[in-house]
Order: sequence, then C-alpha cells, then structure tokens
Amino acid sequence: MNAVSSIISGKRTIGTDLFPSINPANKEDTLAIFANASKEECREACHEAKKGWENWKKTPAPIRAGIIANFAKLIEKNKEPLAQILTREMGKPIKEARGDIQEAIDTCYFFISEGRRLYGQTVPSEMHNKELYTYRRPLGVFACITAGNFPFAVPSWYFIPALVCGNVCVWKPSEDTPYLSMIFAEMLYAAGVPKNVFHVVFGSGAKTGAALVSLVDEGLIDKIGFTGSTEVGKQIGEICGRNLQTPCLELGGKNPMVVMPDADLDLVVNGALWAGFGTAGQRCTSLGNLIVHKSIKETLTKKLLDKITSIQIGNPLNENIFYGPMISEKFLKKHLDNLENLVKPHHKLITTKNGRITDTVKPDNFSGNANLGYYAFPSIVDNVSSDDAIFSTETFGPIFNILTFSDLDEAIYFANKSGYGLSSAIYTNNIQAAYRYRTEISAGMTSINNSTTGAEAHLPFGGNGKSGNGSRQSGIWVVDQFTKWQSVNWDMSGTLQLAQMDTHYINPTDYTVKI
Ligand code: UN1
Repeated sequence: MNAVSSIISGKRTIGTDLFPSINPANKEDTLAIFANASKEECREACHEAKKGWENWKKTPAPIRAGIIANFAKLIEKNKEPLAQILTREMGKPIKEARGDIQEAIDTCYFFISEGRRLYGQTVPSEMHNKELYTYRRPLGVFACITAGNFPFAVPSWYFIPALVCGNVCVWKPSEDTPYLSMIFAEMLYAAGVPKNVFHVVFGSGAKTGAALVSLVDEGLIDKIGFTGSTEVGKQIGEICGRNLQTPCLELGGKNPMVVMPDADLDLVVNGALWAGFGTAGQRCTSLGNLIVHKSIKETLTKKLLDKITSIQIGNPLNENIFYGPMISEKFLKKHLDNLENLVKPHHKLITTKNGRITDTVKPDNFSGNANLGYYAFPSIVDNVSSDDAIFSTETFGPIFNILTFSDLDEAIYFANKSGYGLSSAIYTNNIQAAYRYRTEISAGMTSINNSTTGAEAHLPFGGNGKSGNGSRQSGIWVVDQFTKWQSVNWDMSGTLQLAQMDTHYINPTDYTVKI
C-alpha cells in the first residue's frame, strides 16, 4: 500500500513508509493514511523552493500580501468545516478549534497591510551629496516544523509573514495532523501562492523532521522555524549555529501562576482550571506550577476541587465540552508515564481519580466513548517542592502542581526557577506586587489577573531559557525574523569621499564660562 508523503510544487508524491491520521476521540475513525517523506524528497522540496524564490522575491510585496488576503477569505468561508476537521484530527473542543482557525484569520489580516509597508529607512549621510537607505530583503528557503496542538494557528504565524516577506517554504507538519495540513497547503495554492513557493513533507519528527533539518548542513535551507520540545530545539540550534543561522525556536514551558493573598480566588479558580486543563493541558502555555500564598492555600484548593467536578470531559464535538481527548495515544501514554514516574510518595494527588478515563472509570458527566478515545482525568499534585523533578519537567497533559510561598520574593524565585521562561501569571489586586512580578519574571510573556494561555495574534509570542532562543512569533517584530537588512549608500558627488575622513565636522571656538 502507498500514500501521500509530500506535496512538492503542488504535486503529490507517493511513499510506502505509512502512518495513519487517527481521530483521538475514536481510534476506529481514520481520517487518512500518509507516508513519511524521505530525505531525498526533502531535498527535492528545497531545490524546488529555491527555484520558486527567483520569481517570488521579485513579486511586489503588496501583490504577495494580496494573495494572503485571498487566503484569509478562503479560511473565513471554510471556517466551520476547517474547525470540524481540526477537532476530528487532534481532539480539541470545537469552540477552541474555531479559535485556532480564527487565529490564522487574525494573522492574515494583521500581515496583509504589512505588504504595503515592509518599510526601510532613509538615513542621513555624514557627507555631502550622498544618500543612505535600508531595505528589507527576504532570506530564501524557510523550512518549518510545527506541532499538532495548534495545527492551523501556529503554521499561520510562521508562513503568513514568511510569504509576505518574500520567502519560500518547506513545511513538515505534525504527524498527528497531516490531513488538515494538506488542506492548509491546498488553500494557499488556491489563494494564489505559486506552486513552487510552498511545499509540504509529511512524516514524523524522528524521520522526516530530522532529514529536513540535516539539509541546513547541505546549504539548502536559509532559515528554520521549529515549535516543539526543548531537547529537539537544542539539536536544531546546534545545526543552525554551526551554519551561522539563527533559527526561530518556540519550545516547551513550565508556566507558573502566582496567587497573592489578596487575589480574587474565584477568578483564580477559573484561570487555573482553564490554564491547566484547557486543550487537555497540551499548550506550550499551559499551567505547570500554581504557586499559592500559604495563607490561602487551603481555601483555594477546596474551591479548585469543588469546581473540577463540574468540568465536562468528552466528545470534543459537543459545544460545551471543557476538554477532549489527548492529541494521540502517544500523548496519553506520556501523561500516564508522568503520573507514574514524576509523582513521588511525598506528593499528594488531591484529585480523586487520575490517569486514563475508561468506560468503567469515568467522570459522571463524561460524554464520549471512553474506550475508543484517549481521554485522561484532570490531576492536581499537591505538596510539590521546587527541588522535585515534577516542578521543572514539562508534562504537556491535564496536570499541574501546587506549592506554597511565604512572601513575594519567594514567589518570584519559584516562578523563575524551573529554567523555562515562556508564559507566566500573577493574580493580585496589589499594584506593587503586580509591578514587581512584571519586572522580575524571566518569562517572555506574563499575565496579570489572567490565565497563562490565550496570547493574541499580534503580541510577540515566545520564551527565554529552556523555552526558546529569544526569537518571537506574532506581531510586527516577526518581520525581523523573515527579512535581513540591506544597507545602501549612493554617492552622487562624483568624487571618492572617504567615510570618517572626508567629513566636514565643525569645530567650536573656545568658550569658558566665568563666575
Ligand atoms: C502553543 O501552545 O504552541 O497563547 C501556542 C496560546 C495560544 C497559542 C499557543 N494562542 O495559548
């Protein structure tokens, strides 16, 4: 048997190293079969992209952005079926799936007008009859590897600005969402992106992803974008570093939420449950450590446990579901491993049922087919200390820790201690505490009286430390990721004017103030 392994210049290539795309809410529902693209296919995609660049880089930016406007219209027209497919393929609740698609629409609208700017500067020269300018130039072949948790929004964060800026793209989407990714590519072609400007290689990170990244060493790739684990991000960083490239790395998180004694605890409960269990905890920005002032710990814990029972888990196509299945069996297994290996005897799982949801062990209001889906109970681990492995290990599932602090210094210390630095939050009505937290937190993103998740499409998104290399996605600053500056100097004096030497600086006459 064979199946699609890549889309190179619009043509589907067939491979034999197969993998299925399975609905995680019903493992008997296979959306499609795909195949892992080989290194040779990745190479061909890069070569084709480079050919496509010749015309694309010369296409006026407003025309390129006009194609993105078409893309936005096509997404808007198809928003509901796209959301339905997204939910069926990766399991996030339909309301969130619509949000994922909407984030792509928002990103399009943000960057469409950038095609009419992409401003450079006119800069004064220190010499006569000489003009200085700067221009933004595209980089070339942009190879990008994305994760399955935001299968439409996050690729759009990368590709929309990359294309508007005049780059050509080779995409290795998550092996958990190949079907939606194929639609994404076909919609880009339908919008008017030339076939040789956008290419897709399907497959796992270990096979196709590694093959694609290795082509940086062959000089076939000019920029890498990667959303995924810190471990893989470091490997990619090394390969790019030795080729003098700076990748865009959006890695894991162990996001802290600090709760001050004066906080509105009902607001905290909603924010913590959403940050911890929304998307079944599978966001880079999901809550990792709930850091609570010791004076309110008992009250807050009780409120959390009261509310947790009302969370509806189940079929993600139901409108009021809080969270659905894990993205795939692999993610459920990892979550179960974490429960087994990271939760130690001195910890206390304060949730009564933990681990896999089955037909026999399920929440009262569960609404799916438990045995056919990869569902997990929400877990809260209490008595965690900042020295425990679970404190600084990204868990990427419906689980978060609770630890207590005595004063703000200690809270900030804990909030910065995991080594990650993606998102963070503080709940307080004390302006001084909020200000100190905002200035001293090392994370790239911070929320005041809001959840750790839910960034908007026009603010810089990204992290520091183990969460990334300081690169950012979203917003106008991304243009710096996808262009390089060219400085131009144009001398119209008709003579050779030497910078720093043939200048006409004016010397002052002496002047001394006397009292
Ligand atoms: C991610 O988890 O990789 O801020 C992206 C958020 C979303 C994006 C998350 N808008 O939670």
